[in-house]
Amino acid sequence: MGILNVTPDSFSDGGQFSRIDSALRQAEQMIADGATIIDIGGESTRPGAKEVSVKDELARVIPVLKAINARFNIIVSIDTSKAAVMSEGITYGAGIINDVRALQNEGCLTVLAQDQGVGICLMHMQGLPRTMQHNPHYVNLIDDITIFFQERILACTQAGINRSRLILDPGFGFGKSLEQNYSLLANMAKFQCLDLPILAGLSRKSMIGNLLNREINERLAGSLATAIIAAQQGARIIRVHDVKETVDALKVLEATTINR
Ligand code: 7PJ
Repeated sequence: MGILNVTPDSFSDGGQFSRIDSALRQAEQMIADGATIIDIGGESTRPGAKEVSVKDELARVIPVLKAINARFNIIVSIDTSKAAVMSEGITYGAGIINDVRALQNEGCLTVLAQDQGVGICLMHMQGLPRTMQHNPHYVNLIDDITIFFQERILACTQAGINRSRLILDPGFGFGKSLEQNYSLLANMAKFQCLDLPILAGLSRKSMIGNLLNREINERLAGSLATAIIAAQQGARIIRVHDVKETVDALKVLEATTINR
């Protein structure tokens, strides 16, 4: 899964055309590099990030979704927690709704129950982006996240969403200390007991930067290491910025696994 950010801070402000044009070029490159899913995000969920209005998020995401679907044959995922963005996204051909709040916001379960085709990624987060890194606490990290997944899976099926549409993501960096993030990476295989595909997003995150003391643009090697470990732990989808390098690394792992 290649990450396509359409938040304003990721663009020099050249207006709507330049935004779409730049997004299309990025998407084209990621597809050429081997991405099978493009994840479009219009809300920054970085620790401390500000909230975005429905209107602004729709204006950022929907034109890019339409443009990618008109041009490429690829699964587009929409990284959003807003029911209105999910609904419009489905209307314009999103293949996956990727929600860091696991459909806990008002109206999301209803929107997703109305459509029976689109995939859904349920991510675990403790707290909210503004404060989630202030002293995260777990009784037992893996058990607590497993219970959260079970509760959200139940909420989905009770709302009329087929279980087979669900993808689970433990949410690296979302309300987890450095040690908790690495413990999660080491134990991710345990979520396989829930019998749903696992997605892992680790690319360039603080857990890499803080461990290695590297700035955001110096985290490629660390990111590749986490991608390999996540795949070995059974992750089926790896969400990354550096598609080409990650695909190469995963091909090496795959060849090794096949010829074991
Ligand atoms: C994730 C995400 C993640 C899923 C972001 C960043 C922060 N969606 N959206 N999993 N992270 N499913 O990329 O650093 O880990 S935004």
